[in-house]
Amino acid sequence: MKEETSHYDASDIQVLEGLEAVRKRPGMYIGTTDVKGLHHLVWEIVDNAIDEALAGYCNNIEVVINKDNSITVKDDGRGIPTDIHPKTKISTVETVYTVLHAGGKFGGGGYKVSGGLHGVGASVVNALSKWVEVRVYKDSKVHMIRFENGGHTVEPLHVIGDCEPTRTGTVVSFKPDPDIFDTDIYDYETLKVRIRELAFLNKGLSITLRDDRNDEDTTGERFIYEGGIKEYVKFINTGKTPIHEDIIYLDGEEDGVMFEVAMQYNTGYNENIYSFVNNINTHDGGTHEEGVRRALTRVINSYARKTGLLKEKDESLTGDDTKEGLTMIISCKHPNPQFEGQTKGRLGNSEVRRLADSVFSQGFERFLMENPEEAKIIVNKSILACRARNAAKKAREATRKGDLSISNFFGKLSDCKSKDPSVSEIFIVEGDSAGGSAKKGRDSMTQAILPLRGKILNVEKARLDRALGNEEIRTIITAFGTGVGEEFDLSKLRYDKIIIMTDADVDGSHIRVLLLTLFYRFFRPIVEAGHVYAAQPPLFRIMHGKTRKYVLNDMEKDNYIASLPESVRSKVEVARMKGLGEMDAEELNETTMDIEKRVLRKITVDDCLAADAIFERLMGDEVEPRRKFIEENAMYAQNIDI
Ligand code: TSJ
Repeated sequence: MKEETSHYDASDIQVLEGLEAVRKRPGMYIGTTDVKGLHHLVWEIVDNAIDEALAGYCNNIEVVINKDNSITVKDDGRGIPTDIHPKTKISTVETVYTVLHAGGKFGGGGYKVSGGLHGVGASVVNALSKWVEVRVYKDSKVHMIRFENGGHTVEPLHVIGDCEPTRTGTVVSFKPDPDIFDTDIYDYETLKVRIRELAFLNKGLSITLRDDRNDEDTTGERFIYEGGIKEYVKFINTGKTPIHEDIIYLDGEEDGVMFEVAMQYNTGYNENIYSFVNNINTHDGGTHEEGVRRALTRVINSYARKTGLLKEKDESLTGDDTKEGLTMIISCKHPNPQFEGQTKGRLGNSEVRRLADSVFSQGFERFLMENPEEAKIIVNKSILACRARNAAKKAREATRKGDLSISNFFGKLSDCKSKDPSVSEIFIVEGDSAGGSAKKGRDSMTQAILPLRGKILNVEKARLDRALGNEEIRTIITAFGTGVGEEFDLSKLRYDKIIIMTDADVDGSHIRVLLLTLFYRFFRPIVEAGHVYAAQPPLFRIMHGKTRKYVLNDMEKDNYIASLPESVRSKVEVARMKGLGEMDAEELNETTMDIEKRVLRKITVDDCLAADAIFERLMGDEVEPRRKFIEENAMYAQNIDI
């Protein structure tokens, strides 16, 4: 560490020059001056209290958003030292707050969040604040110091009263300078999410968040997790279905480096691995994560072979196979972390790879040995993932070779004549009879029709290999032309618009949910690029004389009828459209397919996500939510609205 303070002569001028530099280029110190930078100030202060907790002297931290959007952070640690600092000849508190990068210098040793990755220190918060007030409870006295307008000391440290001899701690309040920040309004949710995370990452530490901006005197929310990252895994797996009951937890320490990991598999297929170093999210991983990932695959393979779950002839499981449906938190506390990479989001310390590997492999192997039933479930999940991967590969090869087009593919897809994707559309239609009308009613130059028989396979619960083995789904994949998985290529999409055309009833919405889930899982980029639409078939036909009018819903129907002359109004015939299958080709064209007259609704990733959530309830293993779904069908059909 550089000795920035060694030349410091305690002159006000130098101090203020330092803080002035922060005010001139705030971005250099806190990244941005938008809402993110505003919240960064809170973390700079909270990190100091967390450090005190990591040092073992603090059990409670409180964060309050005050009425004026100032922030108060309070801890029950030892209190920042109040003595005169030998180098600066001013109090340590004042030094911490006025000398750039001074924060990390005091205390010595231990794990530090502050002075770490973001750790620019309390002085930066001071420089960017309208005012800062620090109270230190120590030695039965309350000490106070106040700064204003970017770090000018207006009240040097002095005693303002007495306190109980047992009471110790630090209370810091600050108000971000509105001249510096684009916004001065704190977001409760943003603070809550990170505070909850900090509580998960530091087991037993209580952190309270309170919002005093509304008059009601609220008690706030208290976050304390005796189980630490084990509870974090449980939290992340809420709403998912674990495949083994106990969350696996392993920890170890070497040369002052602490390492812990918690994990649990669920029935899903996504990997949720999050890693941290000194409470900072290492989003690009690093040595701690690498150690665990390597050990995980190695241990599962060796256990699977030893127990015969994997036969000699079987190929070894890959890292991807062993991480399907895995939720994992890796946390490392390091006295001297080296952060690497463009965004400093990767741990570089090479000795941590060995520590992580050895703690994880020994502990995990032991878990598998001691829990053979869970072990079998976990290994089998990886084996299934491996099979699915191979099946997907075969399916992709088959698609590429055009196998499907020879078999029964052309029997189903009525493709459009145009080969220009920018003008081509594909209608995915429910049922053969609707498919028939759609085929007759289309513009065969630009509109392709793909009728689906029955309900396509449940993609969530079905294994990927079964999904890809499903005829309907393979047809969709072939028609789209993009391929799936690693070979997915958006530029090969054969249609500009993919239009889901289903009835406006419960079955129709069911199929839409299935299709959207399929798209979300296999073709997300197509959705993101805005190529997916829902057709909106009309619900009513209103006839009077020779005029026919189609409307989408009750409100449109009432409005239309109300708009007619009195004399006509009594003569209108209103028919409820029964379904796509009962419209003739002309009607279907006019109401739902004609580029000029139809109404399409663009499907977003959010729609798919909502569908995905509904899906879990619809299709999940649990019987109760499913039964409930069937009971509430009518309500869902309205709410889904996709
Ligand atoms: F830095 C700060 F002002 F931002 C800040 C520091 C803000 C908050 C909310 C808390 C703290 C803080 C600092 N809490 N606890 C401490 N502890 C010390 O600074 C401290 C106390 C005693 C000793 C010692 O060696 O006796 C060492 C240290 C680092």
